[in-house]
Amino acid sequence: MAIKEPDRIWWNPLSKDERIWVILALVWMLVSFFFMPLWHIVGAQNPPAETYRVTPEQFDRLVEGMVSKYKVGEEKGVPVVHPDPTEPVFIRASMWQWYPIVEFEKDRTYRVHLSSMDILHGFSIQPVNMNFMVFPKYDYVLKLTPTTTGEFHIVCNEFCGLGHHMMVGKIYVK
Ligand SMILES: [Cu+2]
Repeated sequence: MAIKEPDRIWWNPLSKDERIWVILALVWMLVSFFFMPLWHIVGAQNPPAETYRVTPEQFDRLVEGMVSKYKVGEEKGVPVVHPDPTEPVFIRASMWQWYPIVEFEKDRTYRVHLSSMDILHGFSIQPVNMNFMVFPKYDYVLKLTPTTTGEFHIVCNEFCGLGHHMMVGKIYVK
C-alpha cells in the first residue's frame, strides 16, 4: 500500500456543526461589543470618569480643611468627620492608611474625592464590594449615594508594601 498524499484542501467543506459554532461565536462577540458602550449609558454602576490633576500637597490641604470643619470625633488617632452633603468630601490614601473616617447620611448624594499621597492604592468598599483605583496626582471623583445604614470598611486592594494588609478605613452611614 502506497502512502497517500494528504488532501490539501483542508478547509473545505465546512461541516454543519462548525458553521453553527462560528456563527454563534460571531453573534455573541457582536452582542458583547455593542453592550460595552450601551452599559455606559444604561448601566447602574459605572466607574466615574471625572478626574482632576492635583498635587499631594494641594490634596492634603483640602483633606485637612474638611477635617477641621467637620470633625466630630476620633478613633485610634484618626479623625471622624460628618461632612455636609452639599460639600465635597475628601478621602486620602497613603502608606498605609485611609484618612479620615467619614460619616454619611443615608440617601444623600456625596461627591467623594479620592487621591493618593504616594503610590497606587485600591479603594474597595466592603461588604458591598465596589472597587476603584486611587492614584497619586489625580483627584478621582465618585458620586456616592449610600442606600443602607451601617458600618462599611475601605480595604486597600492594590498591594502597596509592608503594611498593605493593615490599610483598612471606615465609612459610617447614619
Ligand atoms: Cu494601599
